[in-house]
Amino acid sequence: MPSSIVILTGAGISAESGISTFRDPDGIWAKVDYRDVATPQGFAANPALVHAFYNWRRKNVLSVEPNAAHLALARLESAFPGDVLLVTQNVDSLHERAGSRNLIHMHGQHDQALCNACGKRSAWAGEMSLESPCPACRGVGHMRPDVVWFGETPYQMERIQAALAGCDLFLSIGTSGNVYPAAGFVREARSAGARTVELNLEPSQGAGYFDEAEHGPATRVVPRFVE
Ligand code: BV8
Repeated sequence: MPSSIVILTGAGISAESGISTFRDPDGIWAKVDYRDVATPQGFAANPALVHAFYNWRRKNVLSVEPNAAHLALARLESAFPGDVLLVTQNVDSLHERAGSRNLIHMHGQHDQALCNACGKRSAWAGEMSLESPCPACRGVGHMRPDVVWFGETPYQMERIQAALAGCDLFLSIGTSGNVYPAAGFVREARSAGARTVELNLEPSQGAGYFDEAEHGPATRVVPRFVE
């Protein structure tokens, strides 16, 4: 196995656990307009709708389990300690629950809250609303899900780009390659000389940039690639 591996995951890795993807025909964006629930403007216009959207997703994750693909990535990390960085676009906690540790949630986590008044983050398991008091400043009317909406800056971009610049293998799993900057990571890895592999149900928007691809359900193609 190469000495430095960067893995990017998207909603497709959690699909077989029962979590909806975004852009599949029956996906989330077929049911709700992303501008209403995944933009700062949407939150300002109707915070109750946005809180209801994330409360529904947060509750749904409690009833599902990590699948064989999440578990295979956790095994890969423990087989190569310190050499695997997992960057996920997903806001669910399935990678942690599968055992992955060296993990970046570049689009945040819906089981965390961010206080718009004091800027503090807090773990958040249950329902959240504008009436929820911030555990840090006790302020009311400022809590939002700690997720990155369209137009907001993804988390830990410098750390991600440094890892891409030095990786030997870039693995992209379960993402349609629609959303930037994540969709551009394959090009950054290629220009660093990495071997680039896409494991996805079907060719993504960025399929042409990958050296290799395995198409099929993540619970089949990911364990096979990792073993
Ligand atoms: C940024 C919130 C600057 C969290 C999400 C014009 C105006 C404003 C912005 C832009 C613009 N043009 C471009 C942009 C940038 C914009 C963008 O990319 N827009 C796109 C739509 C054109 N991006 C941003 O605004 C980002 N911020 O650019 O800031 C910046 C940049 C660099 C450095 C500093 C600053 C912020 C983007 C984050 C938006 N937040 N959601 C949440 O609620 O979850 S986006 C949403 O899409 C989710 O986060 C999701 O993770 C993400 C990506 O989707 P995927 O994970 O790929 O899911 P999808 O359904 O699309 O695909 C699933 C795939 O799995 C499919 O290919 C399917 O075939 C496959 N699959 C299905 N089942 C399986 C499977 N594979 C294997 N096995 C299976 N069983």
